[in-house]
Amino acid sequence: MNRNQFPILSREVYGKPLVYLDNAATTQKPLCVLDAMREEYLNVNANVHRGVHWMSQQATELHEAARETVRKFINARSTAEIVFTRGTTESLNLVASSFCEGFMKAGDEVIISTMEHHSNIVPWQLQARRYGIKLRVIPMNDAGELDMEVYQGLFNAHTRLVSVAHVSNVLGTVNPVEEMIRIAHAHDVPVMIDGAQSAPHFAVDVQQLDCDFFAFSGHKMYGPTGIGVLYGKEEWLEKMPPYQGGGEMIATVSFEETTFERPPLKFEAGTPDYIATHGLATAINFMTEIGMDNIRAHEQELTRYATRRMQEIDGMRIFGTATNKDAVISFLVGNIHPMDMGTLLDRLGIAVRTGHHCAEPLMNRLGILGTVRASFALYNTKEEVDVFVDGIKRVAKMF
Ligand code: 7TS
Repeated sequence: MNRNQFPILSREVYGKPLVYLDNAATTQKPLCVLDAMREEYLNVNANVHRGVHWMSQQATELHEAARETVRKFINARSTAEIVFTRGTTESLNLVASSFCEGFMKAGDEVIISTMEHHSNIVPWQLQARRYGIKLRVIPMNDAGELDMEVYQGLFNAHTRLVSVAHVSNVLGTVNPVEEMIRIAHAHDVPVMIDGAQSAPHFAVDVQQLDCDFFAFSGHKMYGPTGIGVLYGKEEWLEKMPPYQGGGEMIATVSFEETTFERPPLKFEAGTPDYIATHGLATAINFMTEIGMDNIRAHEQELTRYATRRMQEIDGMRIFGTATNKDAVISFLVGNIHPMDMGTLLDRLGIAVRTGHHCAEPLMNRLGILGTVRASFALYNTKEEVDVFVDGIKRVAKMF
């Protein structure tokens, strides 16, 4: 991997070389992504899907080519199944809003898990208030693995949807979603997968998973902010009511009656961020050129190496020790407050995340207020892990 693609990684903070380990929050962007977006603004900027003029057609072609790139990336059957959104959060809100409106009534239930990000909890709670639906929560063991027996027992005649994270942003647990989907489908219940922390790290095949919905964010996979994806099986997207109204999503409009476009446009009201979709496609091409399996292997090695080295430290507690774990390590050392650890590491040039990581119910389950979290990307190195581990040791000595 050529780190020169990421000039920001060569900068210093507080006179120290930056060690960026907050990739689960957002990743840095390679030059090819920035160049592609600048190039489009400079040469082919025009609104998409509407113009007869040359530039609008060029911009539309780039935008729709990006949809095809995304389709291929997750192996969806058709580009009709690829809805562009602002990110995972909007994708989840879209499904919560449209699915509940279309298919749920008071007393119906949605199954989520203990380790969900707030964006896979709160949208359901908002709909719960509106429609009187209930949330059922899959518990986990101390290693941070979901209890599959309890999960199977949560299904009943009122279960309408399962919505779970593919990978936990705190514990790094890779949930057995393929099996979970199989179980849900045996009960005729569709499944939504929050792929915010999986799509950046390993190959995802939505047809193989057989998930009904899958969400991810561009900015966590070397793409721009403000763009994300909702994959939905065509049969669901056809049946679901629209999320927002406006231009692009309609077929005909009169004051008496409006008819809607077919998916995906039905769910894309207003001018899409067509510059960002091109940026996202460029990021996907950047990743697939390196190879998702190579990215996975590199990040797995870093995670294993970091875990081993961190265990040298007295009082080290790592949260999330699942057998199948991805590139995230949450930890605490002795009684050191995570904010203190994060702030002092920052002074050494090391960027980590601290706090509840938008997963307060998970913190409650763990009986803690927060953790320090290091998360890896394809550009991180073993040398950076060494700096990080030495940094923790230095901070620990100060207490
Ligand atoms: N789901 C998971 C599992 C996430 O990790 C995140 C963001 C989201 C959903 C929301 O994604 P967004 O792009 O719509 O904001 N997670 C984090 C994080 O761990 N630190 O900052 C953001």
